[in-house]
Amino acid sequence: MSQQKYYITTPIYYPSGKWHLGTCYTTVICDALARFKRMQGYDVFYLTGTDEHGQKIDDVAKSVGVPVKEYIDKVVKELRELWGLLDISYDKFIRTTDDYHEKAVQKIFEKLYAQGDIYKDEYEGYYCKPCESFWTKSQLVDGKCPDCGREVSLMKEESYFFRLSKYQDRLIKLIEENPEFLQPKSRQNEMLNNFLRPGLQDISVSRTSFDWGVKVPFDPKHVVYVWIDALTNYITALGYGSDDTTLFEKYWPADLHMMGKEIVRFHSIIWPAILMALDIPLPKKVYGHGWLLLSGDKISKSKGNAVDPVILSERYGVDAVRYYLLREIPFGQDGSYSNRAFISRINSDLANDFGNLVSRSTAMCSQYFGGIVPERGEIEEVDKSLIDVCNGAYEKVAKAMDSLLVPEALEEIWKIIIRANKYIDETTPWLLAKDESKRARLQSVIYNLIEAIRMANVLVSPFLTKSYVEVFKKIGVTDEYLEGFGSLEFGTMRSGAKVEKGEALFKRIDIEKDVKELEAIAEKAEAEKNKKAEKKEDEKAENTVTFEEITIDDFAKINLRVGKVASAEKVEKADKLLKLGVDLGEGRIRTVVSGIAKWYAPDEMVGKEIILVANLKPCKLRGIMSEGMILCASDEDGNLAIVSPSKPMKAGSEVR
Ligand code: ME8
Repeated sequence: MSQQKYYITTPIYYPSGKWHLGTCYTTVICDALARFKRMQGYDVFYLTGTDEHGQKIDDVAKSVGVPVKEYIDKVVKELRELWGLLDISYDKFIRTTDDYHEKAVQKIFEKLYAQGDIYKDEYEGYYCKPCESFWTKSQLVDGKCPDCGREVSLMKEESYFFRLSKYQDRLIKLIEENPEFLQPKSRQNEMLNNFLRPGLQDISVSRTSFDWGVKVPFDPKHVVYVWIDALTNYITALGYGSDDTTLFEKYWPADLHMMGKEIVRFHSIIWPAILMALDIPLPKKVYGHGWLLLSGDKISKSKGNAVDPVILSERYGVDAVRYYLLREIPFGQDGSYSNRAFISRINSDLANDFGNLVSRSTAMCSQYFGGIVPERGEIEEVDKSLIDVCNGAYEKVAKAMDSLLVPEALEEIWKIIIRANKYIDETTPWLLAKDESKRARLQSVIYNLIEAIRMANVLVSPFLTKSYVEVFKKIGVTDEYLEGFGSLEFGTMRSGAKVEKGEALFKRIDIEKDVKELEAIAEKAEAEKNKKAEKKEDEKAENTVTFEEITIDDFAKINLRVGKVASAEKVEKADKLLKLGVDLGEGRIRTVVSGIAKWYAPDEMVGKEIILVANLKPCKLRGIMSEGMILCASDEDGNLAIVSPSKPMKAGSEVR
């Protein structure tokens, strides 16, 4: 029988900023699924990549003042490094700026135009730049983008349109009659009720207001709408539209398109419609998972509340990050990230359950049998339930993985680990060791423990890609067969393997201490980010210094006077402010609050002559009514100097 294929894809990522833990979610899930399928004997093709065109990316690159491709290359490199760090076993990484992809997109566009599925018209509607989505007025929520809640802009331009409306009935039928096509089920109702049943409109599929995209070949002032460009990656990556379509013939249709819920609309409506128009079979499944939230919000590049997967991996190991993502978030639903929950998971499941089982068992094997896995003896009643859990696990794990219930699959594996830990307490090997007549029983118990670890570890290997290698080393498994699913029959491991004690697999973490440290790291990163943003703003302001002209009459409105500082003191709880008493020769002392405390001590100020904007409308600063403003000079190096007359002048002298 020929090997069954399995084609799995993540969305292609926008290289528009810093990568965060939410970014890793789709990719880590798909990686575990891909690895699991490979171990089941499937010929897997796992695709990921980057979505590099569109106005959003163009704008981001412009905002940092770097040519767009140069900017993208850097961010894409960082993404690939992140995938390397997280052990993502993709088979292909597609970039939509790859030449073969661009050519194939043009071919697809031309074909759809030639057959009448794309036509030219004028577009008027609302555009959300962050989502690269078009909306009609009635679709907006409070005048904002219904997906992300941000501002939209009204656009009117000549555009090509895709006849999406033509496919409405077929799409409704597709979702209604093939419940497996779109999962989880809640997304089916969402698509049917919110988009399909109310009626589909044709969509604009080209833009003329910017040029960072694939050019429409027969009308190059248009670039192809980024979502059309992006969605087709799933087939162009396999060679569709090129001279070599071997991979396309082998792997298409996709077995699973995995993505976050916010982009299900594109994958379950627009994408199948394009495929229908191209007369290509549809993907078997589209799955929209939930979001990783931080303080109730989706972790995102733009919200600036990113959790850094690199820092977490460096501190706690890649497997801790993978395990957390795979285990903690109920699949299909949203899940909240917190440093505390993250560390608790590592401590309970990895350090206590798995790590302890391995270290206790290998330590006992070393102590009682010189590190050589002993013979398996008679099976006693207490062994049976451990053996049953081990033997029954694969089927349950595989079923959960087939249903994309990844946390449940891990839960099933942990049943072996938890059962084996309990088995140690039940069999009390340390007591058996004291009694020479129980030597054979002790051998059995230790064998059973090592074998249970091996079986759990085989199942764990698609999920914890670093630790499983360590565990096999520790329990002396060197035979590849014993590492595969084919060996999941209790008792397959032979005696005689050499066990290594070594270091703990996962260190227990002091939650309070580490939560504080992680918070400090996040605060520092946020402060640095703000500082950078401020600097950028300052630079922008400097570069765009334009002197708006005023008339002499405008200037005459400003009443500048020489003042003498009569008193000065710091303003409580305001590091920057001094409260000054200023004599303008008016027969009273004015109170002036000034932000000069960083440069002048109160004592220094007393007796100084200053220039005051005397007719500035009084305003309250830190609860103190300030009656005027002192003139100062400042430069970009952060220096500040008070402006004074070059020789002593009477208080109240006019400055002109
Ligand atoms: O949408 N929790 O790219 P993208 C869970 N280029 N998943 C998250 C997440 C979070 N906090 N933040 C992001 C795009 N993701 C398009 C796709 S495909 C033809 C084009 C997930 O970089 C998100 O849901 O915004 C999506 O699955 C993936 O990261 C890429 O998002």
